Amino acid sequence: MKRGFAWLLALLSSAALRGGEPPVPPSPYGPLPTERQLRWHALETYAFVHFTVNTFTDREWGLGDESPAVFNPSAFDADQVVRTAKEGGLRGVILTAKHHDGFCLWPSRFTEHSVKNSPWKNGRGDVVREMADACRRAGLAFGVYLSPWDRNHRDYGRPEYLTYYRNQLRELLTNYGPLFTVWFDGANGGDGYYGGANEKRSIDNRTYYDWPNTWGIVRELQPMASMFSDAGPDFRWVGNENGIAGETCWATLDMTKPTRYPGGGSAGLNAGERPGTQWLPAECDVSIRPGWFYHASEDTAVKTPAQLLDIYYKSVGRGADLNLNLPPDRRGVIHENDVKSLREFRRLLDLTFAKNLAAGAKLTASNVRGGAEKFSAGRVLDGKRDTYWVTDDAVTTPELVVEFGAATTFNVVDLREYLPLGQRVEAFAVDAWRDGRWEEYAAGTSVGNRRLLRGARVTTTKVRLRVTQAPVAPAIAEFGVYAEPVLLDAPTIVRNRQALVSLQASTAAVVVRYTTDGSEPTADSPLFSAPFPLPRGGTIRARTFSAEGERAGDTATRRFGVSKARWKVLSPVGDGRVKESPRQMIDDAPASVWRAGKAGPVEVTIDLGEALTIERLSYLPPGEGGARGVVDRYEFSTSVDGKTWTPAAAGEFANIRANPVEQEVALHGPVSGRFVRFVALHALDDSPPAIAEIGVIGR
Ligand code: FUL
Repeated sequence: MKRGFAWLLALLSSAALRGGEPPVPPSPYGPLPTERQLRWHALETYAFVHFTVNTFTDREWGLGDESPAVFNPSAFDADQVVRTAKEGGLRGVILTAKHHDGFCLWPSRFTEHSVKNSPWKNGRGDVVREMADACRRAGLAFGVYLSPWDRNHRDYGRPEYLTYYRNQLRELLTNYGPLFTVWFDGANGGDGYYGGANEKRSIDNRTYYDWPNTWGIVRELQPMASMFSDAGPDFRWVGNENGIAGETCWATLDMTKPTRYPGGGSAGLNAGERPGTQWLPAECDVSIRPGWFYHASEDTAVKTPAQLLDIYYKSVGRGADLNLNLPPDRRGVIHENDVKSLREFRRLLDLTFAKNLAAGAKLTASNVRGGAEKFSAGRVLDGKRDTYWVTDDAVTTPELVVEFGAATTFNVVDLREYLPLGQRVEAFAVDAWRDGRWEEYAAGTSVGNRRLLRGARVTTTKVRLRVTQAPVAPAIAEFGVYAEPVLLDAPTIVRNRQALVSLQASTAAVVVRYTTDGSEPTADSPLFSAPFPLPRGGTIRARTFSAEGERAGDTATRRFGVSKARWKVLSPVGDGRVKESPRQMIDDAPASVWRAGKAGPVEVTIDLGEALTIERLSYLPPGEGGARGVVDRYEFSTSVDGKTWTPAAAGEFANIRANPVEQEVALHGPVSGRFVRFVALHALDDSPPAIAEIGVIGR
């Protein structure tokens, strides 16, 4: 006993002799993550699965009046959906159990508006059950999206609906095993079917759903489920639907701001706020296609592996989680094109992160807390996020030199902080040793769960990590450098005013092959040698091959509408000033936008210069200026002679506020006409309508 005590004393005094502090962890800084949030952070990537009546009606938001009979996947295969996600390296799946249209993918006891009245499996199917079971079999986490807004329910807007909503929530929380998340959407577009009332119903997002008590049900029944809404309570929206977090993205948010409630808007969500009052990390939600639901017309608009990688580096690589949407098609499986792209994305990520090139390197830290082994620099290379290198309290801007022992080439830097102590690093830099001195290779601000910096390839024998700003001693859990496989860039596809298409590779050392039928170019596809005409539009896919043909690059895809070379805007008539010129809406330049002088309805008439067979019409909203001018209700009509008009399509551009991508409207059948009229009935926030482009897809 006595000897044991002496041994302890000796140990303590040796720490004191080294002049360091005793090896106790530093105090936490700022808002801290909960255990639930830490588990969510560890997932990093998971899948969204948008599936409902919209899949069969070709809409993004159902109106609520859809018959359950339309939901009839011909070959629904939950295992295929889950397998696709798993092969893509995604660690969970969130299913839209109910979207805004109110149709339930499970046989809820509380409504007839569900799969139990669908022909699919003779009304005995349960998509939620099948997906939950498939996830369990595959070892993936499972979660649900239950839209608060319900355009079907007759009581929506009244207190009775809240009871209904909570009953549904309880069904999902109790009957389908453990859920890793419940996703609460903030969207509320107002009008809907509402049991036949067909009217606009407005609610106050802050109070109507009595969120504290609604969330309480989740806490009670699934204490480890993390909840999403624009403003938490467990993780937040990143403020856009393109999958990109702020270059600086704090895991904390100031919850004292009045807009911090579900549906309270996107301001401040992209970058987060420091120091903030709550740990509320961002989720980047984005679809692998332009829309959230499957549309056959988007089969050639699936994001390429290179685009997915870019999103990965700008979401996961900025400390957020990535929620990547994979929408099942009308068969009820993930389409081949999506499967292919996702697989290649994962293959490239796996190749990149297979080996930390810093593993085995010699580490020299400018300071280690108390000189203790427990906090030493080696912790950043042990592959564990629950061990870390940390300095003495007085040292907030330490350096770590990493000597590889041999020339090493990399282009990705990977960093993690030890989250239980809070987000501590405010800025850092990484230097490479070049020609006998340190040269800055990359620098960044927020780190949090993970920071990836992707740059040019550099070859060096040693690198240096410098924390350049931190309010307290930084706690670094992991550090790594990696090399991405060298890829051939996708070519650029352009069509000029004369409707000639050119395919340009970024270097002359490669050749470009292409297809015009939407299929993937192979080494046997036609070689691009000179610009070719495409006046009626179509889908061009182009891919780079090394001159010997043994290596293929990423594929670029572009879909062109009818060439606008011969078009004229007949009304409104411009006043001669270029900026206000109506030509801006047909100049094939998305950045030039025509803005109306007054709120809608605003009518635009275009002469196509010749009679065409029109299949679809499109509207591109302005890319800048937020919601200003973004049309959300429209009418299209066509005419043969410019005098007699036939209605072609009318409706809402659903979800255009959050996802302002090009809106394509399918006509009931091909229509022949030379004139097109677009009526912008209304734009968001009652602003004057704006048009970046009007397009025609036809023959
Ligand atoms: C939005 C919804 O309105 C979209 O339809 C989609 O579900 C997206 C993930 O969230 O707010």
